Amino acid sequence: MALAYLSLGSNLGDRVGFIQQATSLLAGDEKIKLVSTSSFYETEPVDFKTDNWFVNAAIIISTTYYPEELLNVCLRVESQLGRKRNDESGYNDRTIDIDIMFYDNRIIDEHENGIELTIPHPRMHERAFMLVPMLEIAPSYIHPIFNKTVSDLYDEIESPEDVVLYGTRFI
Ligand code: PH2
Ligand code: MG
Ligand code: MG
Repeated sequence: MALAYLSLGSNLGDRVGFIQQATSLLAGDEKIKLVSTSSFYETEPVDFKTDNWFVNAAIIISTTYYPEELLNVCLRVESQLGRKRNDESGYNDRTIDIDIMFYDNRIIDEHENGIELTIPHPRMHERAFMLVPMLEIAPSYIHPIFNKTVSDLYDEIESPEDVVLYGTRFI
């Protein structure tokens, strides 16, 4: 049984609803148990231009899936919730994005069949929209590459984007 720390984000439609549905679909899987959920945060879009602000949250699950399998489950839930991916480079608006930030304290970098799996998430340490929800549910988790806690990483961000509490914990 492993612990996985997931970041959920939506900037289209019923943003909170999509995050709740994604969480229920994951929790309904026989190999996944929900351990903890953060509050919802409304967040300024980072690294791409859009008028649509995000809602972000983080959850902790325990799972018997291997990391590669868990990634596939996340991608399947994204498609079930209407996520459309296109071939353009860069980011797009989306109903739901589910990213694996951490999987136990494993360090993984795999590129196979066009699918990339990099854990820890390669940009999470510089993104307030990922760190702030984690501060609530796992502030003492130690990033296995930087050997720093989530809380230390958050303190080190130079100019954090806007992240505003949007609604309290949902499950
Ligand atoms: N996800 C991205 C890029 N930028 N910005 C915010 N605020 N929230 C996100 O979830 C997000 C983003 C890539 O997945
Ligand atoms: Mg993402
Ligand atoms: Mg993603």
